[in-house]
Amino acid sequence: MQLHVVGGFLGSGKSTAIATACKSLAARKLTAGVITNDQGKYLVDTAFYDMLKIPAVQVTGGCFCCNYDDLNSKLDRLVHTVQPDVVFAEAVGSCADVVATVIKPLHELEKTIGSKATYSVFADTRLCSDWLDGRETPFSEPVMYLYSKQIEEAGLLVLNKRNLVSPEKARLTMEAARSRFPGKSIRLQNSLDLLQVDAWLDELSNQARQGIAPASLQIDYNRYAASLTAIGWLDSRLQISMTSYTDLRQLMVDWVAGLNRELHNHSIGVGHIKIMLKCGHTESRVSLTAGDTAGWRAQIPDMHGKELNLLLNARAETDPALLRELVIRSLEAAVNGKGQVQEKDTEAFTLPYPKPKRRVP
Ligand SMILES: Nc1nc2c(ncn2[C@@H]2O[C@H](COP(=O)(O)OP(=O)(O)OP(=O)(O)O)[C@@H](O)[C@H]2O)c(=O)[nH]1
Ligand SMILES: [Mg+2]
Repeated sequence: MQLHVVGGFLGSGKSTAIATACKSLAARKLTAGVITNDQGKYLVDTAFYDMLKIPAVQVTGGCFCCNYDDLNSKLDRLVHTVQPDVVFAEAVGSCADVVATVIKPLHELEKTIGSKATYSVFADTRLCSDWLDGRETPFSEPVMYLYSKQIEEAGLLVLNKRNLVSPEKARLTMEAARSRFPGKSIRLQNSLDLLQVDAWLDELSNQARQGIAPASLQIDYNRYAASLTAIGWLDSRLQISMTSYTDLRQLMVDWVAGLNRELHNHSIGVGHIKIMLKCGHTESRVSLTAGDTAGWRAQIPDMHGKELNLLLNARAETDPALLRELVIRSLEAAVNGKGQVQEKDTEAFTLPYPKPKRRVP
């Protein structure tokens, strides 16, 4: 079995790449499973893999580092229930110091697993290019500290969403990354493209065979903790009940566009706002990330009806109470008095000081 840990900043494309990889492995009659991870309890990522019929188990209520024992037991469960050839463990996008606290402890399981865990770190090429070139980003300096540490510890750095920049910009970003991190394995990727994801899988297989272990980070935990507290987390299960038959696609478009405007007007850096929507038998995931102005529209399917159920995970650099206020205000504006918005379950929070179970320097 191979175990690939996939990390990187919020919204960088981890789940997309894993989903494409699972599709490719299934075509080769190989079984894959996923361990999802988040700070909250209600995970859009788990619902996303469920929708795609990819076996998934989850580690909730904190990152892999702080829940290492749970990661181990979920890995065990996955191995016993689906006997996978490949397991992807998707670390929550706020996690750093993964090599010392997760990868190296996992390497001790090499005999049981059959190979050494790899560690890919994903980065949106657009954000990474701004960071490498010293341009302004949507995030504050404390948050960019976390970002820089994630990239620094990558065993394999994936400059993702290459298809959202020009080939010239992709080439320059690659050059800048190579000169900043000499010796690091770096690849440019469009994770929606099966062939490019196949090439990533080949590289991961090579790394697993060679048993390459990235070096543990030098990281200042006080600065790391400060970056975590700067990000607001909002998880919400929402039900929208309209008084009459409604074009629910248009309602979603109005909501996400309105929310995006509100976030922009408040100069809030968006990590990832992801929504799993269900209307009758229609199910889809809608995703808004930093710099995304229109991509989310195509993810909203045609839906008509009276009831819409939503699972929302929002992560943005702001106070979680304000994030909640903006989400609900923009949703109520989209409903426009023609129905009711019910918050079934809501958790709005910031992250505590990270306390890894183990750390191998
Ligand atoms: N065009 C393009 N879009 C991508 C690519 N990879 C991911 N996306 C889009 O980026 C958004 C976020 O992707 P996810 O795969 O959910 O990102 P993630 O890193 O798993 O996000 P979190 O788990 O919330 O940290 C979605 O809208 C994806 O469709 C890519 O290579 N190209
Ligand atoms: Mg994800």
